[in-house]
Amino acid sequence: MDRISGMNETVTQNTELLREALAGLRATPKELQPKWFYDSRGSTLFEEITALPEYYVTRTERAVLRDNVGMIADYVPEGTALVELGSGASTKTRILLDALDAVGTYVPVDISEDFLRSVAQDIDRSYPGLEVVPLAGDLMEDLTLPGIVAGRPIVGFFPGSTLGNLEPPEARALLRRVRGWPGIAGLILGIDLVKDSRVLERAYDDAQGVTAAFNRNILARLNREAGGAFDPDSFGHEARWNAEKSRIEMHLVSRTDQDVPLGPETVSFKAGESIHTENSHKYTRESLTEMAAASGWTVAEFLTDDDGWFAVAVLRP
Ligand code: AVJ
Repeated sequence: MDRISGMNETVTQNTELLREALAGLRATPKELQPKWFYDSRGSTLFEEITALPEYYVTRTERAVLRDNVGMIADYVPEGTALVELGSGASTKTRILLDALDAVGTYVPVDISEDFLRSVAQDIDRSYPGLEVVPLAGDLMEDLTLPGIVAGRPIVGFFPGSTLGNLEPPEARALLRRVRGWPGIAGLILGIDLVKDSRVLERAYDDAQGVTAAFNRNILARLNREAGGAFDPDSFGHEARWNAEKSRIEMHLVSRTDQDVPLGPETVSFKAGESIHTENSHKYTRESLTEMAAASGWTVAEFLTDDDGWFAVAVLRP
């Protein structure tokens, strides 16, 4: 981030956002990486999504965790440092922390730095005796664990089906990287499962339009932080099930031919042209087991709700 002083206000220029956005919008088809959804407005909108009637993901995962936390405890050794990837509001973590006395250190990792600090502070207050060491960062960059966890058993916690945002080869690379952490004892992985495509499409295109607002926020963010001049309402929100790739895709589709200034360039859109903003891959027990094996893990437990909509897999090295 560079701070640039204008005539009467200071605007924050996010040079990395600008660079990546220009690269993605120069490409065909156009794309933006979903990690850029999560500024503090986007993180707040995502929290609203998790409470929507159509978005079964969060409440189902919570129920699976709550119903099985006793069994999950068997995989968490005494003195464990719990490292959560993409910690967000850390609400699911509380289910684990309430039941797992073996956890001595909690390391939440998230890309939304402001959100991360305030959430880490809340956890710190709620759990006296727990050491909380927040780590701001991009899960896809090389994750270096804080020195404080050296010599302790590490259990990864990667809930929310966030792994599903990654293309399968990237997902495998991340799982392999976590597998290589010194002291790694296990990984508790939340992953969304293949189901009726109507249920999936509704979950990503809710009646209240919160997901649409979340999707458009990426354009508003480009305006705020990267010198963009998008009219977010001139793009329609779309959620499409891609059966071949087993994923829900989110798109922002330009309603008109338009030229949009972004930093030093102008991005041109044809009417109907889309910006692909997110993939949310859905797995099966088989495809997850295969991916785990390909990255050095064994599936010790595959816990689901009664409908088989969402899985919490406990992986062992
Ligand atoms: C946070 C990546 C798991 O893919 O379900 C929710 C993000 N996007 N609605 C998901 C999201 C649209 C979410 N993850």
